[in-house]
Amino acid sequence: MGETKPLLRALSGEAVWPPPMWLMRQAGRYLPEYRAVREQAGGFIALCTTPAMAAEVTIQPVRRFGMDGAILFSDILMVPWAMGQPLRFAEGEGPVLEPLRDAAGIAALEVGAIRERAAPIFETVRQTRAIIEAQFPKTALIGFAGSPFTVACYMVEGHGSKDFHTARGMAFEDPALFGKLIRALVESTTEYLLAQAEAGAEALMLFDSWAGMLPPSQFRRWVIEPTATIVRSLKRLHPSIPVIGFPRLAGPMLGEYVARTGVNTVAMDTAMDPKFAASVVPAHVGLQGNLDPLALIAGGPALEAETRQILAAMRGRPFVFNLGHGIEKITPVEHVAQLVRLVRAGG
Ligand code: 1CP
Repeated sequence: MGETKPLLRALSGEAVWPPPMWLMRQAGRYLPEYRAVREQAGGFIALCTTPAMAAEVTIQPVRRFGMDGAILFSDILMVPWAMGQPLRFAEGEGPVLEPLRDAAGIAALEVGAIRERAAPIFETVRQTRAIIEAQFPKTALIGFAGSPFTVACYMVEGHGSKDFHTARGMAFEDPALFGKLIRALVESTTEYLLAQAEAGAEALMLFDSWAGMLPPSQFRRWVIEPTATIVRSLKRLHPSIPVIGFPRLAGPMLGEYVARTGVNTVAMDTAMDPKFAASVVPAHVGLQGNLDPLALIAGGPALEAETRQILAAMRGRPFVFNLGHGIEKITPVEHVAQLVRLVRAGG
């Protein structure tokens, strides 16, 4: 039987119209039902590691808006957490990790522990997939991880940053050491994604939020090469599982990223011109994106004009409608409903 889930058809290279859609960070604080579960869970890590609760918040945007994709509720920093790096999510200030700065710290990472330590996350995938098949059979479940470079940025820096000076500095000053960290991440991220596929994830996404900070030589070494290695390993065991890459702010490196990593679909960030992306990405590779989350906050005619422009540029291509970055917590829920109506009308 041919694939019937619209998202999986588009991710595998079919021009489905109107395009399937989901939104990055679609489960989150802008939804009152999310805030209720989040409060009940206590901490963010508790929410990510309590399968029934994590499955519930994964499903919430599907239940409310009928999204074509449900993205596993977790965080890219759960990989370092599962490798034994102390992590907490401080209220209002984001993730805080114990910074990793030397060979001893990197050697102490437990690369082989991921399947055991992240077991509750794989259980979330199993429970979510069961709910989807029973109640939302047209929706596909997306598993994800951060890409090694972006995750390494947080591991070295210890927190979010505008420029990740320490991490990028280490990559230049001690590439052998930074390379060790990247290799450890390639290995655990591969296992982490394979375990999600085995538990029922139907597509996999790699978030490389900070890829665009790198000059081309560094981009090839720390973004393209590790991503290509992960994609190759995933495809060896799961040849038909679609992989989405998100090299945020890659700009002119986008074509090379797609050609050399082997991703099936590439997610465009807010700054990417969809017409440029279409000109450098082969027609069988899907594009995803890229509405500015601020247009979604604005709603009304601004939202309508931006959405129509993206749809017009993407018509006739394998395409998945999405934002160009995560949804903001001040987004009015009604604007998301307006966006869904616009995209469902096909432009
Ligand atoms: O308590 C809360 O609600 C905290 C907010 C929050 C949420 C809802 C964080 C902390 N993470 C998440 C979930 C999350 N993170 C998902 C879930 C699925 C969905 O899309 O609905 C995903 C895919 C992520 C991915 C993620 N986490 C990225 C990559 C994408 C991006 O936005 O660029 C990054 C960089 C993170 C790190 C992170 N986790 C949380 C925050 C606030 C941050 C950013 C920290 C910073 O750089 O300042």
